[in-house]
Amino acid sequence: MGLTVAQKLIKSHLVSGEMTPGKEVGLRIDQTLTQDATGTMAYLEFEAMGIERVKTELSVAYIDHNTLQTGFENADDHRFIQSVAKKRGIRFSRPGNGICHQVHLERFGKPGKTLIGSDSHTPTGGGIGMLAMGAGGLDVAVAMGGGTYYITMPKIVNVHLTGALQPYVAAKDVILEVLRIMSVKGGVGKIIEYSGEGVKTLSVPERATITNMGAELGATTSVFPSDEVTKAFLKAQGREEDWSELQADSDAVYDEVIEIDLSGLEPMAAMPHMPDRVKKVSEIGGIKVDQVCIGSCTNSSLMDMLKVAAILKGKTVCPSVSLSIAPGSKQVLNMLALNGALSDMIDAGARILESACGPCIGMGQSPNSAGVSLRTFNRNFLGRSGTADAGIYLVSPEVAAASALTGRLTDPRTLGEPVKIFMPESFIINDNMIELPASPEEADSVEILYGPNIKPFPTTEKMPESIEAKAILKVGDDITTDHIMPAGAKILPYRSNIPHLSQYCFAVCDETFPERCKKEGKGIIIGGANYGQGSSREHAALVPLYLGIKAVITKSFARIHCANLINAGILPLTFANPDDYDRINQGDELALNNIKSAIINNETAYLENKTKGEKYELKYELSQRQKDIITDGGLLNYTKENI
Ligand code: MIC
Ligand code: SF4
Repeated sequence: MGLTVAQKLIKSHLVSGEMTPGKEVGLRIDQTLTQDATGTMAYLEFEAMGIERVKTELSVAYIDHNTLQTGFENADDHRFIQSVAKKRGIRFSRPGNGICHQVHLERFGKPGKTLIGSDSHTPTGGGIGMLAMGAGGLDVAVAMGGGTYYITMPKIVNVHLTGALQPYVAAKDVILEVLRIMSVKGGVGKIIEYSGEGVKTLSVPERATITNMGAELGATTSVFPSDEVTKAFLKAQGREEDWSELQADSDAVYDEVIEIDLSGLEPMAAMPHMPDRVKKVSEIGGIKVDQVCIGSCTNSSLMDMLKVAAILKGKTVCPSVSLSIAPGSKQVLNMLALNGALSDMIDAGARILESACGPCIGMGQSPNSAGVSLRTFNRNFLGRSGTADAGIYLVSPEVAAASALTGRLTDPRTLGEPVKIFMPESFIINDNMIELPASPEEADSVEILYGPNIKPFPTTEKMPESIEAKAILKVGDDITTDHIMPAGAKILPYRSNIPHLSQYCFAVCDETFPERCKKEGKGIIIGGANYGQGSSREHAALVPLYLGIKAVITKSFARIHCANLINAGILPLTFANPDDYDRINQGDELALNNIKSAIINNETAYLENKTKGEKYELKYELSQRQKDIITDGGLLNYTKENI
């Protein structure tokens, strides 16, 4: 039986396990990336492991999230990351060089390689034929040290593309359509693999938009084949030698097939507050718009920016709209500047931001009260923009630019003559903002610079035989890591200070949560389906750990967050009968009697509800390795004990 692209990538990197869906497989990791909001913690963890130099083919540390420097904290963390990178053999992408995923695609991504990154949008690399996955910082630290990365062998979903996109319909509309079909839970335990005649009509940046936002499906990753289009992109980046072909076998078998005719798609938008609340722009109608933000790792390529500039050229942004534009990388910004497109944007009244995540993670540009903000980003979770009552709509750059001019949600097809943009034959290449590490000989004299904002991370204990605690919090379905550990300009500078961060844990759902945890000293969280979707931030596990959370019991978990809980030594359990979720009230006294022995001996686990006098059967899906990690009190303890 032939193999799919994803299966070929897994097979060529398989270290342990068998490639049967649902079974754990260990993978060799060729490349890693970190960004600064998760990187400080990842490098603290790497340092705690005591490894002299990274063992990967390539590791890059990017600075792109915490670029608003309203105090010493972010600058100190950047200096820390820069010093670790220099000493430990990691390339350092300086602030201003761009968003990690955009820069990695341009300068480092290679078909056929594996990449893990401490950021959930690492699957952007799937656009160039990589097996690229988001992971917690600790998993990335282990991979940098040469350790294996473990995933549950996913099912492979084939999205079969036919036709070609019509003018003013974009790659964003393709992934919005997939989200509409599959939902934010639909990709859990799956890799989304694109194939069909339609593939060759899409450029690498367009493919990358689609694989990037596959993260919102909950998928392990998404991947495109590597073909002549990939080769042309790498050639234009001066890296033709990095190209290799990667195609699915003609007799490859997929677990599921979704057909999409690109010619039939229309401009779409994801409505507040979930990326799968997708409707056609024409269906939503011309709602009034207060803000438009263009950029983020999903839609900040040169092609996206050129389209926007062409739409804005010679016009003026509607007086009631604030338009901000953040080109994705220094390469993109520089090329816009040289060909005059930047001038078209400025002239129309756009507010140009630095090449960084910016508003996407609430680093400035929060909308007005109850404002409507159209964004070319990938997430519109409640409160993420920094304005609790704002409504965020996720749209393509074309819809964003057209709406910025009219002040209303606008179908760009009403603009008339389509803009024609082509990929350049060569990009401007200047890697002067990527600092190379010191040689092994020089590395000894490099000092690691710790700022005062860096506090030790929470200590973990070996798992006790039984756990007794209150249901300290009960939440519903689709809880995101933005609910658990919010980000934004005020909080992000404290990503290396867990005690400080803990004040904001679950603030979106229940402001009293941290205080109640401190009073009780321990607790169990009860959650619905798809608990922990979204970001890879391990802080959404480390902060609850600091607050005394011993177990999280849900209807189901999102992949990266579940791994982060295990890595932190917090027990992730699910209800055998999902209706039992309804039987528990916040505040109920709960007990997991002899849970440790049950897990070690593969016995059925039960949750006793002492308040109600009831008992519920629980499930756990833990490999032997994960059981050892949990019982050792987390991956750091486990790694130290096993080195
Ligand atoms: C995000 O888009 O939510 C982030 C910010 O990039 C996160 C990482 C983080 O929280 O630092 C992600 O996607 O993993
Ligand atoms: Fe940055 Fe937003 Fe992309 Fe996350 S989703 S990496 S915050 S641009």
